[in-house]
Amino acid sequence: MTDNAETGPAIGRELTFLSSWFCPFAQRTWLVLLEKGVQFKLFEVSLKDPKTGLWRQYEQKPEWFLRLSPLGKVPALAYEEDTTLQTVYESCICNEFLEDYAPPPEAPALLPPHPATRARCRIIIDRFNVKFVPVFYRILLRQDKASQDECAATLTEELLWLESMMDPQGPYFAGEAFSLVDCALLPHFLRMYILKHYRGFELPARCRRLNEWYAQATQRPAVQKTLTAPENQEYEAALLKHYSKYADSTANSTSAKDFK
Ligand SMILES: N[C@@H](CCC(=O)N[C@@H](CS)C(=O)NCC(=O)O)C(=O)O
Repeated sequence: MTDNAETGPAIGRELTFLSSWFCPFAQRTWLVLLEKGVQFKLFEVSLKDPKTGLWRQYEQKPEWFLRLSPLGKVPALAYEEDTTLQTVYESCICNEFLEDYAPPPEAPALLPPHPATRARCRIIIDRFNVKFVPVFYRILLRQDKASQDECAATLTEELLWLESMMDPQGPYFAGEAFSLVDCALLPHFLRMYILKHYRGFELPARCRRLNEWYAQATQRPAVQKTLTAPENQEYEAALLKHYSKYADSTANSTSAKDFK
């Protein structure tokens, strides 16, 4: 069996990474795969119907995709182990899985060794998912100024909280070593210019450590490698176009429905 857009990827012993170029959640897992130096095959999932440009609804998603990713979302990881199909989905769970799948000394650790410090990393990631991510979409989806201002206030509050949780020296979020916290947060920070473009919202200058962290972390080769759009389109311009459907509230993705 070979990879095929209709029938899906061939799953073997090597990890298959189901991704979509525009997805910040898939980018999180892509970063971990690259930082760990794990062997993998990327399979681009077509989440939108190319004819209409609309997102395929759950019932329209191919059977092979739902078998590998039961929630019908990217990212997902799949591989075969002794004829058993192993599947992992949800970005933060994929990332934690990779931490177990590719431990040191072969791959760098992406969580610090101390249990309480590891827990602190997870606390930061969890709050970011629960509080920041929904409002990142909501500020685009909401069409009235009062709601947008409310979202901007929440985003600022969350950014200030993040700033207070950062290791003071850095250069990375949790200290000297690049970690799962950087991988979980960076994709949405890489999309902050979209909020500036559509809603005039930006990372406040007073978040000095966050600004420094962003400048430093985005220099990493793994981060640079993930900034790719199909058909040689310029990445930032292509993403801006993708998010226009959120900004005019016509996106019919699950995130758009969940975060409205
Ligand atoms: N909580 C999920 C969110 C993943 C997600 O929403 N992915 C989007 C693409 S950015 C997706 O696959 N959406 C499918 C759909 O809306 O039908 C995670 O962290 O992996």
